[in-house]
This record gives sequence, structure tokens and C-alpha cells, in this order.
Amino acid sequence: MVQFEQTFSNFLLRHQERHNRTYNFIILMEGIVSAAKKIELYYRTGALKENLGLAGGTNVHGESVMQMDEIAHDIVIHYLKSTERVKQVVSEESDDILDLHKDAGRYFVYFDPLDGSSNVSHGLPVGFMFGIAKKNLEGPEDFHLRAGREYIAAGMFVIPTGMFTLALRDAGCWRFHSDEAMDYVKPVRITLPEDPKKWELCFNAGNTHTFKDDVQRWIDDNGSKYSFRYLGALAGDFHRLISNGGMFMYPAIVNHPDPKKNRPQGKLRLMYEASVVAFMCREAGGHAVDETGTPILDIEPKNHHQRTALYVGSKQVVDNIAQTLRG
Ligand code: AFP
Repeated sequence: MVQFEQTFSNFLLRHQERHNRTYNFIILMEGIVSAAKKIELYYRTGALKENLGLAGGTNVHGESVMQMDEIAHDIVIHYLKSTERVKQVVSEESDDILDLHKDAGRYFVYFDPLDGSSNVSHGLPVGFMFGIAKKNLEGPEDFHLRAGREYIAAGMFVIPTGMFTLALRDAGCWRFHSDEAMDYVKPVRITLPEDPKKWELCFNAGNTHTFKDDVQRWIDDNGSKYSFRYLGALAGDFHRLISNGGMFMYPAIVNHPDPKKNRPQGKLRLMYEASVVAFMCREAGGHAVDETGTPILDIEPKNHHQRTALYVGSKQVVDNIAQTLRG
């Protein structure tokens, strides 16, 4: 018998209807999904076409090589523009905030088109991560940078695995799989498991000696309770974490033997990395804080490329380390 799965488009259409919403968000998401499919296609064939190299170089055919993250940025901008629904975007690949349809648009999109660049030359998983906020419907738009709690949705594609996770405000965190026709299908609601048996810790253990003393002590006291996993691309690491539970962390680097390499503000970007996973995690029943124990979703960005430390995952574990962080 032929097995039919619910498609992402059908899922979203029903969601909008159920909540008496407009179709604008569907048009926006159609653009985002088209971009993800295109990035996936380029990524899969990148090694063949020698598109995984350094920008500015030339391949064996004498053609100029574009770096995958630049290609991914161009793809996302093209599809977002074509929706005619986006006012402005923040992209990891652009120094400036970019205006798309500044007056007529309805949404702000904050994205990293290809997160995890150290995996690119190996063809290993990377992420296309995005957060979405809506214009001020009540008064004149002031174009302020939104904190994560103001996002209406956030999600990520783990490329090239065909996995897509989307969280909708107050409507849960959902995972979809790409089928044979490259349609995203089979919505499965994700809730962080309460059973600590599967919980994992996920961080770059090679950096441990550079974390602040309290965090190193917390790891000494608690690390042995969990298995460790680390891929080095947030989307892939978080994809696993949100299924198994536990905590992903990228603490501030404050004790580096070479002080120039310290990162007291953390490494990850607030608007299109930390707030995106924090939003998904909240919808899955989890929590996320920064180096001071402040909820990530409450941080008002002062700069669109602002960095932050990040502790995200099962509420119990994050609450526990947050106590240490608050001192
Ligand atoms: P890149 O895109 O610069 O490789 O950074 C990826 C990332 O922002 C995030 O996806 C990873 O979780 C984290 O950095 C990995 O950082 P380390 O290589 O320092 O462990």
C-alpha cells in the first residue's frame, strides 16, 4: 500500500487556518524552504564542482570558486526577496543589515546561511539557521533589533541530511524529513526527554581550560554523569541534543594562555545562532542562558552581529549551571 505523509506545506496551511492567521507567513516559509533545498543541492554537489574551496581561487577548469557560505547567502537573499514579505535581514555573511522590502514587507529574518564552516571541506553537516520576527503591527515600525522572545518562529535545516526543525511561537517545536521528492514531510513534535538516561553534554572539550573557574568546576563535578558528543556545527549538535536531552554549551573563553584569544563575550552570534536554538529549545520544554545566567531570549541585541556565551538544553541541567553562573 502507498504510504502518504503529511507535507510541511499542508501542516503550515492548517496551522495558519487554525490560528486565524494570514497567508503571509506561508509565503515567507515557502521562500525559506526553497532556499534550503537549493543550498542542499549545491552542498551535495559542491565537492564535485569544487565549490567547497576558498573564495577567490580558481578550480581546475579555470572558473572562479565561490565559497559555499557566500553561495548560500546569495541563495537565501534571492528567495527571501522573491517573497516580497521581508523588510530587512541580518545575515552572518553581510556586515550590514540589508533592506529587502523595507516599506512593504512584514517580517525580519535573521540568518546564518551556512553555519559550521569547518565542516564544509569534509562534506559533513552544516546548518542553515534562521529566526523570524514581525513588524510592529500596532504603531510605526522603529526597526529595532528583536530579542529572541519577540521571534514568531525559528528553525534550522541540517544540510545535507534533509532534516528540518521549526518552532512556532506557543505552538511547539516540529521536525520534518525530506522525502524522495525533496518535500519536507511527516511532522513530529519534539519534546526534550525527561529521562536523564539519554542526556548528553556537548561542547568543545579542548577549550575546557579556558573557561572560567566556576564552569571548569561544574564540569569536574557533573561531566561524568553524561556522554559527550561534539560535531562542531551548532545545527547538527543541537539537532541531536534536542532529541536526547542534556546540554550544549559554548562558554566564554576567559582563561586562554594567549590572552588575545580570549572571547569574554562568547563566540556564538546572538541573533542567528543562540536565540534561534534558545527559541526552539523553549518550544521543546527546555531553557537557555548566557554567561551571567540571563535567559538568552531576554537579551536585547545592541548590535546585529553581537556574540554571546550559550548554555542550552534540558531545563534541569541549564537551571543547575545557571546557579553556578550567577555566582
Ligand atoms: P564556524 O561557522 O565559524 O565554523 O562556526 C561554527 C559555530 O559558530 C557553531 O556552529 C559551532 O557550534 C561552533 O562555532 C564551533 O566552534 P569551535 O570550532 O570553536 O568548537
